[in-house]
Amino acid sequence: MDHAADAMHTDLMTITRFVLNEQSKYPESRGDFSILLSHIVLGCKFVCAAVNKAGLAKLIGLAGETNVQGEEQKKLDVLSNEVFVKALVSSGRTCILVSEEDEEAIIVEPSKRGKYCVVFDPLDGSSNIDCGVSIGTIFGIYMIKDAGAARLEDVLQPGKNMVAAGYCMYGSSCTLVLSTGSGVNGFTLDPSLGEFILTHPDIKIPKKGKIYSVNEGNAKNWDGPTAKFVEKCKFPNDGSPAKSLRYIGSMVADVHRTLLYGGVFLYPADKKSPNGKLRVLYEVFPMSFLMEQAGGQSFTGKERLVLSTGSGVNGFTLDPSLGEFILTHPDIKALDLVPKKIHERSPIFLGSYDDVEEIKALYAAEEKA
Ligand code: FBP
Repeated sequence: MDHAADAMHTDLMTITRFVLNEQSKYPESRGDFSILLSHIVLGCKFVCAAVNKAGLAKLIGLAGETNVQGEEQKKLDVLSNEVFVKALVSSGRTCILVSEEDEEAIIVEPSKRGKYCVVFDPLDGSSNIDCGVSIGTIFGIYMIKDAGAARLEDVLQPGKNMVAAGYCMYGSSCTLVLSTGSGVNGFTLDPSLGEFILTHPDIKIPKKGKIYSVNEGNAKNWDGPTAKFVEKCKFPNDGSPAKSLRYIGSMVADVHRTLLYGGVFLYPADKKSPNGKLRVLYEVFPMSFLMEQAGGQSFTGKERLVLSTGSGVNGFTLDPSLGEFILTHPDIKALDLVPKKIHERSPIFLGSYDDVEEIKALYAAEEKA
């Protein structure tokens, strides 16, 4: 193996070149998506640099403000949000932005509008920022028909309607993982070039994994199926080896490991947070989109009843004659959810197909019980 030649690899598949190749498959496309993505990539490069020098540049610590989630905002949260909002608006390709850090959706002024809605968490894993553990940016992209008449309803739609999703992890290396609906690809930032280079082509998650990832600190508040699943991971009764527990506490890092190594990441509902913790639009949907594109799956458990407005979406249908909710869609795929609020939360179980099937079976069994 001629490492020198390898190091001087000259046929560089940058993320821009990759997306342009993808785009050339659609003769009608005008390049709007690649322009939008280049602005998201710019935001990721900026945040990567800021995270790397956070300790030196006094970017550690609190910004002294609180966000809509009631969380104290970190300086890097505020900075990352500002960079992405400005980059997305200046792309001229967006009409609605939903950020974890902004209470209201941002409706882009008509003169600067384009046909895309972007939902994003500018810096996910805030609790790990100050100790230098991997954190990330998560984004999802919808396309709407009439940007001129952009309305909030245009983002309150099922995740399966997204045209693309991705995340950028700021860890030992900076890795951007993207899907435009035909598979999942990973790109690593080459700091010497300032370019994201294709390093993980066509990522496929193993069908079954050896790892489970959950905050066991919440175990006392879990429902039956979640407790049973984690118990099975630790004490399997079918002769298979116990799974290992890995939990970083940054969804991007935990999902990235799950995507590459297999296994399952879960943030279930519990008595303390009946709808779980993670947000549907800019955490659950993008990660579920990527997981399904990589051959895995994503499931919400059965807490959906909590959010049903009686109109019968999300798994249960109100049977007026019984005045009862009847389970009509037992296995709610996360991407079928229809959020009602931009910061809505949902339980989530995602990862290797067979592992998530096990969890679904436990919920279905409890349903039948
Ligand atoms: P934010 O930091 O963007 O609010 O994200 C939420 C998050 O940090 C996820 O990244 C992570 O999976 C989860 O919360 C960790 O929650 P907990 O500390 O309750 O385990």
